[in-house]
Amino acid sequence: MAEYQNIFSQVQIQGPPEMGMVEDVDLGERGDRAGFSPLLGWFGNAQLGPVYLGPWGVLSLMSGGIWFFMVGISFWVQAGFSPGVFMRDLFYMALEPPGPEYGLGFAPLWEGGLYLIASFFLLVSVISWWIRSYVLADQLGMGKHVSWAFASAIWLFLVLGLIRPFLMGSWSEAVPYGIFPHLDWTNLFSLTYGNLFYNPFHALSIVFLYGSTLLFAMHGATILAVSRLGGDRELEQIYDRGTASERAGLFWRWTMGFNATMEGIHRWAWWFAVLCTLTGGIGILLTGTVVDDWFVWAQEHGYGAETNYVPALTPEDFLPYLPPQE
Ligand code: 07D
Ligand code: 07D
Repeated sequence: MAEYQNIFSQVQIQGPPEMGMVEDVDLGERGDRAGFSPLLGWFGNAQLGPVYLGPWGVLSLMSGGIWFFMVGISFWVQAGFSPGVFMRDLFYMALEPPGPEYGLGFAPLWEGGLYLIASFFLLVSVISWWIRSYVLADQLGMGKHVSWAFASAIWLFLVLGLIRPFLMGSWSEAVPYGIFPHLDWTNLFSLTYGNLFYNPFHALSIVFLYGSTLLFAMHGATILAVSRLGGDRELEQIYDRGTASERAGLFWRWTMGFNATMEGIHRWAWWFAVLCTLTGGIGILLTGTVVDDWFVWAQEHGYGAETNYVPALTPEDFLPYLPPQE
């Protein structure tokens, strides 16, 4: 008999669209349409909508659209208005910030000015999406945990594109808008400041990044493993004893002597995600402002090697490991 496993499969529920039942919100000004998609149902809820944009959503999408359009226009110009070149070079082109000679001043349109204008719209877009996440949670009587977690990502974003360039006295420090160019920037940043691996905050950020995937895997797997007992259903968790949640907790105590609770696991997840970009932002903020070379800094703080010890090998050193020569 086929066993019930739900790594991929899930029960799809479809009824009349659920429009929400929040007392103090005027649902009349919310979207009033919802549809169903069995395809989406494979991945989550089959119901799509109602979606509510509201003023902050409209502002965010519009200004984000303007940023995207400006980046696209600059690519289009760089491609010499050739669709073929545009497609070929799409991942290699960049809208670059002004050169260092402009400092924190404005620059001619095609020498970084466009980048500055586009950045303004990106800033408005990201901030208004944050406000939207706060306002919608407030209207639903929820905590603001999503907004504060998003704020942590925005912190890193602001450090990279606004706060650090400001402290360094030049917009040229900001990140270019381009797929591979922003990777080149990241690489160059590490090289310029003496290897970012020696920045303890980069290390902390990596701990929380890796930790997030580990926690995500453990939590996702645990809940799936007890969903056959109703572990994914909130109510059953409360009144069914000795089945899903408790069994999952026992599994982890057997495994490592400790288990997170149904509430606590979500605090672990929240903190790991938040600390990834929080520590990351601190690390970037210190770079070039307080610390010029992380390897030298590590040497001064006792964990960078005195010299880059690379043993000089000669061909003779390999002789003992070679097969006997006839
Ligand atoms: C899956 C949610 C969906 C979001 C997606 C991203 C855009 C950009 C481009 C107009 C997990 C949408 C992308 C709107 C459109 C133009 C030119 C989130 C999910 C799918 N990066 N980065 C990517 C951004 C920085 C780094 C991919 C943004 C820092 C490395 C994508 C920012 C440094 C690698 C992208 C930002 C850095 C990437 C996939 C802002 C250090 C990769 C992102 C605003 C942190 C990976 C080719 C993803 C890749 C990648 C976007 C900042 C390093 C284009 C918007 C400056 C090493 N980055 N990035 O899935 O494949 O995120 O690059 O700060 O290997 Mg990046
Ligand atoms: C960028 C937060 C801002 C994004 C926002 C989203 C839109 C689009 C559209 C949905 C990602 C706005 C969204 C506008 C919306 C749609 C469609 C989060 C962002 C608000 N590193 N490194 C990190 C590793 C090296 C370097 C963090 C590993 C090298 C630099 C992370 C390795 C060099 C920076 C991390 C490695 C280098 C980082 C990012 C290994 C390059 C940063 C965390 C194994 C050669 C950033 C302190 C994050 C940072 C960062 C991991 C290597 C450079 C933990 C695993 C040595 C310059 N690196 N790195 O969440 O914080 O980013 O550093 O080699 O700035 Mg690194």
